[in-house]
Amino acid sequence: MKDAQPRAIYLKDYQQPDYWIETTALSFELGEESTLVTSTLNFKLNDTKTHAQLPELTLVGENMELVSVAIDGAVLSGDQYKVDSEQLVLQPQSEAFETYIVTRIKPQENTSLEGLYKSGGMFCTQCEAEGFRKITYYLDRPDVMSIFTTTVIGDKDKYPVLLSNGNAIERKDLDDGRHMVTWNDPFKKPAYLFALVGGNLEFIEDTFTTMSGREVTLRIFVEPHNITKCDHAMRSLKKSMKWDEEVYGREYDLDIFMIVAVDDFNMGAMENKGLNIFNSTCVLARPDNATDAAHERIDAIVAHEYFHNWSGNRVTCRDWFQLSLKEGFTVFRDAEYTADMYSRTVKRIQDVNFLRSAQFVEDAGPMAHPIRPESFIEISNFYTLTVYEKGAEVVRMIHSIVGSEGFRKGSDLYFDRHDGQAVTTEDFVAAMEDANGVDLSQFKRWYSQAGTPVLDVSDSYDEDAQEYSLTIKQSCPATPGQDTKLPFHIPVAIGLLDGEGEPMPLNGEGETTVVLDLKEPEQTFTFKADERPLPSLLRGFSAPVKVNYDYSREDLIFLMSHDEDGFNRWDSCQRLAINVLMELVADIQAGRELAVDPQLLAAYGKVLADESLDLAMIAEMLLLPSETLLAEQMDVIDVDAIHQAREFVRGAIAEAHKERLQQIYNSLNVDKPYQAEPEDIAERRLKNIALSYLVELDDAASVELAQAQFAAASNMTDSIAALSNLIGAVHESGKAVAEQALAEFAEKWADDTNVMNMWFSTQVTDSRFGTLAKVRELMEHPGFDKKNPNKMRSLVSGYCSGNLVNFHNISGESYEFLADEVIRIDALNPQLASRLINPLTRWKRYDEKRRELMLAALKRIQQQDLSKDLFEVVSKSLA
Ligand code: 0A1
Ligand code: ZN
Repeated sequence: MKDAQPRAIYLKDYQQPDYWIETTALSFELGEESTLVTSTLNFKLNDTKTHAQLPELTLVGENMELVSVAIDGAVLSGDQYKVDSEQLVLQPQSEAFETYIVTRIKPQENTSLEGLYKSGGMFCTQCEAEGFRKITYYLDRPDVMSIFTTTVIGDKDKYPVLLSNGNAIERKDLDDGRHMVTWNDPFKKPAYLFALVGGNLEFIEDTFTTMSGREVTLRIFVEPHNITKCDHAMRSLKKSMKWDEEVYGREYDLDIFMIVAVDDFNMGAMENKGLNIFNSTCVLARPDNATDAAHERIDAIVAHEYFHNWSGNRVTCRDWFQLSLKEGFTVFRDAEYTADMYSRTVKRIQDVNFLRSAQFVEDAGPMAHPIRPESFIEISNFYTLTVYEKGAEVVRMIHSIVGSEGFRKGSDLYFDRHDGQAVTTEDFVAAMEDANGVDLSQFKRWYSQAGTPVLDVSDSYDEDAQEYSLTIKQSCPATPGQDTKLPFHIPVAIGLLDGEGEPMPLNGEGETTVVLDLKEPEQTFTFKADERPLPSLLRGFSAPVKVNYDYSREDLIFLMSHDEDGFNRWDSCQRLAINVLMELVADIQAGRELAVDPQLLAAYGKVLADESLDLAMIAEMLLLPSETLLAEQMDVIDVDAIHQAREFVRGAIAEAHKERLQQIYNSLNVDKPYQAEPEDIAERRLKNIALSYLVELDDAASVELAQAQFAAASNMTDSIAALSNLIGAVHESGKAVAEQALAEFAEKWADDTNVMNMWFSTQVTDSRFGTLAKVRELMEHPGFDKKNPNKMRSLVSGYCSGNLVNFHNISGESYEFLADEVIRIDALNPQLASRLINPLTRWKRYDEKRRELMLAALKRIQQQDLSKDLFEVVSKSLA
């Protein structure tokens, strides 16, 4: 370890700062070796606290050289301040004063991608959560909000574009070929929302007229070779601005809104005030170089970052324990935006699938934490699925408890009450309560208790009384630091189906879906019913919980075709598939002969023939549960049996429904101009899923279909689907064709870094093609860069999380490989390292041999000189 063991920080220790910063004036002289940062800060004593004397001022700062420091115009000598590798301590002499601090930093050497760094030839910043302290000494905490004025100075040829937050107020040329631009942001903000960009960039421009009639300039800046890839993101931006006005009454507040795309970025994108910085994969798209999934992702992320302007920037977080205040709420907002733009049911299915296969896993693992954590060592480790996705589910539950109108009243009150403030999740809930006169005190346990609650549901029917009763028991497994849990307030949406599959009225108003307020450890709900109904439970996935109810396979098949809740039709199909697949896993383990339940095959036949289902729904239902999701069903995960069972069922479906799949494929395989619209996306998706089943057949004709699609494809969705189906094809002719296609693809797209990332990941996620040797070979490819997070994610995470049978090969060599990569990356980019290590942290779930091997790899990592980020993850997973 470096220094002493890193210390944890606790929510219970929160205190306001002793000083506020009223104004922040920064100047950056961008240089080739180093950058000089000058800061002028106006401080004011925090008079809500009592002070016996003027407290010391402790500013945080890392990895910088202090050039000079002055207070109120007087330069301080070395004995008038204390400075070490983490902070600068000054003793103010008055309640209001101005500091003038000059520091020198080296963005060129900053590989952590936090603070000011270089990506390609461009300067850019990432300050959330605690990156600003790598730029200059500051009160780098979100409750310190200040007005920023920023001057950027740089060489005019190399960096013709110089950007920061707010509006440009001055531009001028300087001597030596340099120029400067000064930006002013009139809204108070914490340092984590600061941004700066300097580079040789081009932009596309558009305008948006806000609901009060102001015209806002919209610009997307990219490196010149990417200028043709910005249109989709611009459309998304305009759609989101309109949506936020219509649905939340929120208007944009500056004269200009800018997005910049960079290739080196740790996360998806960042909502810096007026100057969003995006990972280039989350903004650049053209039909020929980005898939439908990429188009949808871009639409959602552009919206997400834009929505943060209110949920995050105008109203921000008091401290980092409140992260879900802005993230849970904003994910909920972007999910609703996507539901409105595309298909509501499909969006819900995809989100829940993701939640179950990833967030539920996190909630059951060594890093489990409540959506408002109680402590952390490194806040970067808490940008998690729990804080984001489960956080959004918690907001969604509030929405379902108070209803749409009530939710809007609550959000209006929240934004009005707290505009310009840094607040807590308590404040958010209080606004919802106050606007609606509801009591959410028990509900608030969702913020403080970790773990995925489990509902055990049983029922009974009283023929004489004509009453049907549902008994729901709730429980929640222990999580680190929380052995026992108090009961949650869980909104459980349900419906009842009669023998014909018709929805039964559940109350006097004739409603066929009602939301039960489950608050006790066990509760019984009774309904009038003239026959014994079949329950449809947790409609729309009304709460992030697991539901156990003893459905027979016949029940599930019935629900698949009759439930009026689209989500539950899909969910019944999932349950049925899980049921059958887990039975096969048991057969494999017991060495029994395998046979797929004909009921499952018939059910898929029905889905394939169902005229009442839209194409997008058919596509979702046809996808079998992922290996990761199946793994979660087992106490001791057997990756080989899971893989074998799933492949077996895929093959059986393909055999049983070959003609229908071919028919679907042919009817949808039409050449038409690309549009990223819901119907077109659904057509391509279903077509490519049909193809993925067809290549399961040991049949040269399927390979020819994929080959023909690859040759003819005019959009990336069809092209990459054809490529991955060639790679995955069962027939032996596939291999040579796949190699040929891979070579052609690589040649065509050699200069498009994001397309090449798909090329890398497509190869390593296939179980036969993507061996560890393949991964090692691809790491040496000229298009690979061992420092770039996107590339590392496509190859290393693609393999370790997307190719379970090979990663968990009993030799343990992939564990060693991952440990080596994690150690190598930690020295460069701790955030990336602590994410890459994730697959090893689940060691407890495997058989003894694998457990030992994974543990050995983890312990080897633990012995290194680790970053705080990696230290926290490793030590928690070994605890
Ligand atoms: N607030 C951003 C996510 C983000 C978080 C941390 C980052 O750097 C460490 C970057 C981005 C969002 O929710 O989109
Ligand atoms: Zn966010």
